[in-house]
Amino acid sequence: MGKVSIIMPVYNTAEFIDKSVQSLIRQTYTDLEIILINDGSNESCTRKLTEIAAMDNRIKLYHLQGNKGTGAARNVGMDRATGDFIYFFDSDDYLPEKTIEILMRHIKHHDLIRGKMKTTYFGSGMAIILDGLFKVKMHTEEKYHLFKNESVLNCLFRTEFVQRHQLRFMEDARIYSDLSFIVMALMNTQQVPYVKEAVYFKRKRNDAISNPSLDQSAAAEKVENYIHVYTHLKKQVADDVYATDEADQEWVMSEKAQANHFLDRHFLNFYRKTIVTYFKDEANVEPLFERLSDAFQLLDRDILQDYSWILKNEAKPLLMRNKSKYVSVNRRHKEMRQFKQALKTKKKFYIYLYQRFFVKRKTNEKLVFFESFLGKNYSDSPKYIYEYMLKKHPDYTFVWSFNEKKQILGNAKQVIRFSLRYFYYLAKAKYWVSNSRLPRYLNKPDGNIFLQTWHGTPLKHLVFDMDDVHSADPKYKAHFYEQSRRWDYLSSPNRYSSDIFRRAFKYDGDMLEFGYPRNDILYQKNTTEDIQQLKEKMGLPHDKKVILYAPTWRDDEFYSRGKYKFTLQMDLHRMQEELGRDYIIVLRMHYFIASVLDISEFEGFAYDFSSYDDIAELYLVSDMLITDYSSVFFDYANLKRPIMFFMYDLEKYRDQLRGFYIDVENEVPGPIVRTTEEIVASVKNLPEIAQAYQEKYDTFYERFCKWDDGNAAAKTVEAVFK
Ligand code: C2G
Repeated sequence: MGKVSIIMPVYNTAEFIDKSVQSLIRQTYTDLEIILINDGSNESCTRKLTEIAAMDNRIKLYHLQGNKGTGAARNVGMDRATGDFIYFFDSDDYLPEKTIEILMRHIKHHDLIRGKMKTTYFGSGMAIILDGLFKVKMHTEEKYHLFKNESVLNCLFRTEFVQRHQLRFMEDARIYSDLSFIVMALMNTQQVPYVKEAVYFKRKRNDAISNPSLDQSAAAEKVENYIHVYTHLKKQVADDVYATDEADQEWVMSEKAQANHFLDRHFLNFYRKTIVTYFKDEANVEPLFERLSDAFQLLDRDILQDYSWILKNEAKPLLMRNKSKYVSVNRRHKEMRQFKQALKTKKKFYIYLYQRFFVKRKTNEKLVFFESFLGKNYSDSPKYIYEYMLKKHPDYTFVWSFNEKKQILGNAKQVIRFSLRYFYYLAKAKYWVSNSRLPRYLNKPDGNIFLQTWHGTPLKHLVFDMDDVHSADPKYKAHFYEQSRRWDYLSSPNRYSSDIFRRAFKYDGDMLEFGYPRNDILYQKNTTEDIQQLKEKMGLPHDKKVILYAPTWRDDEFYSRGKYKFTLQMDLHRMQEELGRDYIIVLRMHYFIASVLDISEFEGFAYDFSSYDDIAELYLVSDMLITDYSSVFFDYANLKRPIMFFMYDLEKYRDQLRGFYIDVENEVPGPIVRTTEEIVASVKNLPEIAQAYQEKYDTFYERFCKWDDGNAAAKTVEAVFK
């Protein structure tokens, strides 16, 4: 049937490339050559490529001098190709094993054939083997429809066809060079068959910040690139004269008309989707206006009839080259679009008011806005900062955001999260104090100071240290980056955390290295009297010892976005039987957990404190802690009381879900247990265990708890509220 040359430009995709190349090697169609073009990748990726090239003798590796761009790399690949067919592949994608076979089987006499593209965030266990029904749908009139995504991927080209028409990629357009190849190919062929069973998986990257894909390039670059490609291609299509006799002339005209139509529609769609969004910031119009009007001059004016009056209105000043008119039309339309959005829900309307009006007013220099765990609790460092300010800085006014009204100390105003007052006070407050991110749409008021206290010493990899995100929101990294740019101060509990925060959050602002305000209480109220009082408030018996069980959440167990499941793996019957005489157990689920515990049959032994505000008070009343991968143990260690690690899923959690910063098996200050039996045995052996772990505990305390001394809130407040 013939050899297929797979051409694959590579630029810094070391983390994905193994899987990609493996998927090519495993193709059931074996007459292949795999041409890797190293487009100026970094050292680690280049090393990886050399290793990969040795894996299979069908792989050929070429290096370019510096980064020349996908178009140039593919052109070099074509120059080196010796196959009868050409197939482009990207170095972070994945091909099911039959794809090439299916395409080869159906290309028959055609110049090219197209398969199906699927774009996904690759999950952990992706293995797709499609047998294929081998049904072919022929496209004639609508060949351009197959290329609405302007991509050459998953398309098999006959080499002879490519050479006869000298098909090349534009080299001076980093992002949209595919369009140049596609349009010229389509103009020169009549029918393009499409096989939907030949699937290609395109990876949607989740780290648009450190390692963006081409598609995630900066908007400015995308827009400039696109205009350049469109302008170039319109001219190329017009100039391409290659027919002589009259019948041919007619055919050429019709091909040209189709190509023009495709380009114009593509251009207007790009204008609507990308350029309009980019022009939301008016400052972006000026540097591009001239080039954009040049491009509009090339449009077939009739096509505008198919578009809305909004687009027609914007096209007019562009065609007339009237910049000031364009800016004002654009502004009016933007306002209209925003208003239309705002009318969709109550919350959207409030956000509109926030962005449009509230945030533009002067802030109140003496107003502080607090939130902890997304409004769920009155707790954590924001609580202790607030309580310190109540005492020492009564000249400030305070606002707390909660999901529901609460009994709290002092005279703070309370606002319900996402209510109109919430938005109003956020915009009015000069200071924001929160232990997690605030929503992305809350742009900072002028002069606003955001004190991010964060919520724990990290054990599990954070944001940019995470390889892949398996949780419910795949845009997590990009969003996190945007939100954390708004922080002015970040609290750090220990040196270890400072180092991680700088790297994993890409944070280079002020770091407050005073320990955690939330742990002050562990030094100030660790007395028998205070503990008795707390137990009374909580309704806990005084004659029993207290085990606190506070596990974290699992990235892969959720009902929906942000609503996580938790299944208790501890046998409470057995625990009660063995330990019930001397102990009670306080269960405390993570604030992401939406499952409700049913522990009614364990009355008098098990207590659910999942919705209790402040976990620090639970630390104080407990005699020992059982946890897993939660940061709670870093704080609890301040009390120097026994800790046990119920890590029944250690391997999965560490190796598949997150990855850890410390060597858990060797460094945690207590035993790792995996069954209820082991928990019971350890609780019964506490003195021996304490002795066995004394040294580790001391080292651990030295490393993670040394900064905490009961004065973190005071130091934090004095540093921020100067
Ligand atoms: N927490 C709690 N109850 C639990 C677990 C956690 O009240 N059962 C609180 C603790 O204050 C803890 C904080 O939530 O320190 C963070 O919880 P983690 O389990 O560590 O998980 P996560 O929210 O993913 O934060 O740098 C820290 C990491 O970001 C972890």
